[in-house]
Amino acid sequence: MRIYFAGSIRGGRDDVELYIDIIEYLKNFGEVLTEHIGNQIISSDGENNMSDLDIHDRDMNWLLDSDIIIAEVTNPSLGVGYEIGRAIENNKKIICLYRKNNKNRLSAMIAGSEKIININYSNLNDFKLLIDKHLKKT
Ligand code: 6IA
Repeated sequence: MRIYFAGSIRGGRDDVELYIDIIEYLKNFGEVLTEHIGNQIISSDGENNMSDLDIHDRDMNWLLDSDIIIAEVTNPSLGVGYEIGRAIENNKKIICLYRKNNKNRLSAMIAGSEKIININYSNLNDFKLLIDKHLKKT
């Protein structure tokens, strides 16, 4: 199974350590195409030598090539929202992971979409139990 993991980059990198743990666990189920989301060197204002056009086109190719999109949506990100919309448009299976918190409520466009499997979880162990249940069905 090819997994496209999505997580905030320019939207803010507060959850990067959690992304690393999630990506590591998802590797038990297949190939994670977007391991760089867990790259601690990529900061929200970081520079690299790819243009935005190249990043967009490379990521869209990976997204279209993947079997499932798994997005951590607790930290709001325009890019992640865009990827989820494109994934819906292309009939991909989509799981969104959200941790309840006092800062931001999950967008109604994600929480209210019938095309998305929304998983609320509280910590890494919780995530592992819930994702096991969902991915074993696929
Ligand atoms: O709006 P955001 O930057 O938070 O969007 C994050 C989402 O868009 C992620 O799920 C990625 O798949 C994709 N994305 C956005 N920026 C990059 C990127 N930038 N590299 C790879 N995927 C990206 C390189 C570092 C940049 C800060 C110069």
